[in-house]
Amino acid sequence: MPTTLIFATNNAHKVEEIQAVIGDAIEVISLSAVGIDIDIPEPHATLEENAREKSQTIYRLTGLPCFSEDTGLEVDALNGEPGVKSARYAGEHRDFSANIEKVLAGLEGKENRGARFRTVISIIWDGIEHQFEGICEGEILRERRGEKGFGYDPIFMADGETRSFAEMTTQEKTAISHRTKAASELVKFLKNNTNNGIHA
Ligand code: ITT
Repeated sequence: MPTTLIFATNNAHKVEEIQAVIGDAIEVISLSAVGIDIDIPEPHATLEENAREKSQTIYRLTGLPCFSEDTGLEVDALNGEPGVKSARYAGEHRDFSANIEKVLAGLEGKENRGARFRTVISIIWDGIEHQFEGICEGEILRERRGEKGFGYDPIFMADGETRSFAEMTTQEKTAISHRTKAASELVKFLKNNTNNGIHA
């Protein structure tokens, strides 16, 4: 029964958002905190395969309980792009601003602005992999709004909201996000497989 779980990510925003869902019972530890400094490869065509690659890579290195997640923004009028290419949509330099520009340019003149964030979490538990999915439906705004969050947050507005993710606090985004939905499934799994009283 772990009191800590390694989160195979280099993205501090993801750590903050997932820790908020998991609560205090389990401490989520980032790669930098355990002294691992690698850019884990994400060579596959699906979020599911990339998430598995990340968790298995870190499990092989540490032998400790660990999980990863892969998230993509899927835009209907762009045939589901950037999707699995979300981090590097405008090139290998992983430039958030250039990625946003490319999505906005691709949607110019298009009526359908429907999109979703989809997160796949992969955990290696007792050496076996389990996956959990979370989806947040919404639309792509015509221009950037807000300074908070990261990645595509300034151009994404979830269904039923009047503000972009970047105009929300972490708590407000966490209440409705794709990552929270997947992390809640992870929490249920941990509760069913441990008895350390974590709260969903
Ligand atoms: P890892 O170390 O976990 O791989 P990453 O930042 O490379 O972190 P991904 O491979 O999952 O993350 O890439 C997905 C990209 O999609 C990420 O770089 C962001 O640009 C974007 N993204 C992911 N989650 C997001 C969110 O909640 N809000 C806005 N953009 C997000």
